[in-house]
Amino acid sequence: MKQINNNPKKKIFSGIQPTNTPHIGNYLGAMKNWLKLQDEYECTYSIVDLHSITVRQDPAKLRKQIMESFALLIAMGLDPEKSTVFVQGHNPRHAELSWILSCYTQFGELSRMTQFKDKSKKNSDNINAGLFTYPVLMAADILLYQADLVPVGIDQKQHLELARNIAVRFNNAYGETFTVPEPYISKSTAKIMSLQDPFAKMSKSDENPNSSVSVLDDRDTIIRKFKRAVTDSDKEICYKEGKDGINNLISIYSAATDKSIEQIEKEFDGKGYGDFKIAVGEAVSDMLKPMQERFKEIIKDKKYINDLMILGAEKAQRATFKTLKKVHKRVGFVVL
Ligand code: AQP
Repeated sequence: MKQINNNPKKKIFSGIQPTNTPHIGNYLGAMKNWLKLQDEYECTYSIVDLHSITVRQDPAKLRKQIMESFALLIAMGLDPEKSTVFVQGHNPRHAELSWILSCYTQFGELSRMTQFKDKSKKNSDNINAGLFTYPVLMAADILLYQADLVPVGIDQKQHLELARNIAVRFNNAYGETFTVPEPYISKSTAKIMSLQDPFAKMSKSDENPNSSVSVLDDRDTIIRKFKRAVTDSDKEICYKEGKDGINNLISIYSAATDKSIEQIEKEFDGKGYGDFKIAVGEAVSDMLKPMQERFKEIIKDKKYINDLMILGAEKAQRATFKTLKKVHKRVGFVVL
């Protein structure tokens, strides 16, 4: 007899670009939540290689970064049997749905995206169509898996809003087709700031290596980067307006140690910025150590990574067959 599941798990989709080694902003803003959610939800996590070529990449370096990013997700503790962990380009349905959805997205909507404006400024010699339509591909990523929730940093909130609008528009035109996704944003780590400029978000493409801490940095490098972090001329270690550099370090320390802001303020009462910065560096290094050790083992085994990529690709393709077929029917294509 056919079993009816009255209480299916809610679905999650999230992705990370293999544009460089992830930094602690990516880790605390997105990846760490991925791990927490994998028991409670049906999770799909992707290395979004198609997104990464909106900015020019060196092919050999990109290939290496895709392998490394994938290995990092496994090293972090994602279970490829329980969750779907895959490389976006290994499921061609993303690109196909993206084309269809781009015909349901307005030029004006895409022109308003702040990431497009920012990246156009940064890459003025390469303002390509992919950079412009990036949010449509992101909508396709999410809607293809009928995701209920999307764990992201705050920088992706506008794109997610657009994905919701596209889903609602399509559903209104053709009947219920897509789940309308909600963002899942963890408050304290929604936006980890650059260590060199507490008003700019920590970013993979920042040219100053001291601005971000890579999840693969060794202990000495991590501590050195925190020692050099830009703060203020005040002395007090407390979380308050106007102390953006210290606030950022407190948020990072809190996320790395699970201590509350009050506990941290008490712990460093009367101590100087120097001691605090070293403590943050040590805590971040301790947080990353198990993942780094596991990564070193996994990255040596190319066959293991390849096999897991094949497993992920198969699972991703299986999960998206029905939705794309439904979309084809809805828009009026002949389905064979
Ligand atoms: N600084 C951050 N704080 C918190 N969350 C962040 N995310 C990115 N930066 C921060 C979140 O990490 C996830 C994956 O990021 P991505 O690689 O897809 O996004 P990105 O914006 O391209 O990352 P970068 O580091 O800023 O790269 P560049 O320099 O190329 O623009 C996302 O959920 C994102 O919100």
